[in-house]
Amino acid sequence: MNQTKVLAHLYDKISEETLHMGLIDPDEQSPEEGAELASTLEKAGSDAVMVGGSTGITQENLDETVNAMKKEIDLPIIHFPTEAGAISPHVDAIYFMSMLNSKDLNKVIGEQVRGAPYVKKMGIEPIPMGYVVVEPGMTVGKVGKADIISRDEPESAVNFGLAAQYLGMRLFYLEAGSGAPEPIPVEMIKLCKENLDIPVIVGGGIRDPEQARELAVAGADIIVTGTVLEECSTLEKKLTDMIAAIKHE
Ligand code: 1GP
Repeated sequence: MNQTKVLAHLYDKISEETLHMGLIDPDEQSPEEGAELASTLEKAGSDAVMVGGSTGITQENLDETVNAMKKEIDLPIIHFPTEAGAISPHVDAIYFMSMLNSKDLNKVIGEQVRGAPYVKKMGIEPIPMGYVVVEPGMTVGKVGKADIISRDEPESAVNFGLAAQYLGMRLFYLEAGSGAPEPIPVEMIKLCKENLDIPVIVGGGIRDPEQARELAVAGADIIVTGTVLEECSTLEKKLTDMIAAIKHE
């Protein structure tokens, strides 16, 4: 089994363009709706689907969502885990990630030690990734007990990124937190890109194409959006329900 398939594919694509990944939280909608979102992402030209969320992830909602997605899309499905409690054998890869700026040792190495034997047993491709939470951090900052990096301390982000790289991690993720009022500052991304040799992922608070372009120009290698998808699906559902209500009143 090729254990670096997804990462190799991502590295290949990153050498040519900035990638987009959509984050789908199995706790936010039914597996079928999740699969529909994944299919919308694929049609829109996204590069991979990340599955995960800070709270409410169970083995059941994770497996069901991943399985429903697999029927609909060919894009790689990557688990974006919060803890070792739920790991799906059906994903194409898992971010084997450490929240480097957490004050909770479990988030830094404990969950990883618990999850590692399952990843091995299931034969899932692990993608080693350093992950840091930047102000405001939102739910993931709280749940992860992050010692949050200030928005005006890009050097601190660089130092974490270098540490991730020197520890052998293959990706470095700057997280502003899902639903953050603003994305990661452009200066922080620029400085990370100038100093790091591993790809930089940026997520949290990215709502419109202009913002996404700005982050891509600053050097982000992968841009992740989550909330925007949920809002779209709610809107679509709202409209469908409204029209159905009018037509079948
Ligand atoms: C994943 O936190 C992001 O890293 C998702 O953030 O929900 O704000 O897009 P949004």
